[in-house]
Amino acid sequence: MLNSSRRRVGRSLSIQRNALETNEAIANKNKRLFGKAFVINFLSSPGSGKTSLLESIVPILKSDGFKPAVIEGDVETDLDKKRIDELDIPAYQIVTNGTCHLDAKMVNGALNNLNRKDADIIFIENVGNLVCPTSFNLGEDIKAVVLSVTEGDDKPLKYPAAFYKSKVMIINKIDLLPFLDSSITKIKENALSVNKDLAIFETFCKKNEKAGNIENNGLSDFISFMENNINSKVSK
Ligand SMILES: Nc1nc2c(ncn2[C@@H]2O[C@H](COP(=O)(O)OP(=O)(O)OP(=O)(O)O)[C@@H](O)[C@H]2O)c(=O)[nH]1
Ligand SMILES: [Mg+2]
Repeated sequence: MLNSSRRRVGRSLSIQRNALETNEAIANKNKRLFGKAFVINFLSSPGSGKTSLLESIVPILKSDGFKPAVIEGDVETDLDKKRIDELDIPAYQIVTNGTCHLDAKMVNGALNNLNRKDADIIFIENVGNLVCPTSFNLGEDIKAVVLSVTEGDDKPLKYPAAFYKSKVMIINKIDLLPFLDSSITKIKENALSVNKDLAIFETFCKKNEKAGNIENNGLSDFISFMENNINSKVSK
């Protein structure tokens, strides 16, 4: 009995290993296809503000002369892609039909459909989930984890992979801090205990329905970070 259950576990581990090896091979192909474009894979819980950040960041990058494109990942619907379409840049929606993460094959399919010829920065908005997306390399240059202050300051400790695999952490919704017992100091302390090299940015990007615009703050340092990375990848 014990032997057969060990065999089953062994078989399942070997299937997982094969799946990850296949993913890695396709991720390497994606990396080549991305070419000179700097690619950021956004990870976060649902609703932390990934699409809102893109709605704020993309117009600034465009006005600075850069050419962004976006690959959206969602379990259902193309609602986020419709928001990105308003920004008048190339965008492609992957619908995973229930799968809790993007994998390299899905992104490879998106690359065949996304008009990315001129893009110098490509954002991949992963499915909202702090666990599964961390296991799948998509061929990106960096992962950036977005954590909203409403999620609590213990999240870097409870979901460490998203934080130790990311180069950047964006702490979003800081406008809500006065209403919460979350502490920015504690979030940073916890995140840095998991990954001491994280570059950290504090932002908010709040929709003002009345004025019909998005109020944002704290984005300029992150924009500079991205623009430096785009330029250094182009010049390599
Ligand atoms: N107050 C405040 N609200 C925000 C901020 N950023 C986003 N929101 C709101 O949070 C909600 C979710 O934002 P989205 O941008 O859709 O979040 P998301 O991470 O893309 O969500 P999923 O794609 O579903 O995982 C929306 O109602 C936004 O208007 C912020 O900085 N401050
Ligand atoms: Mg979104």
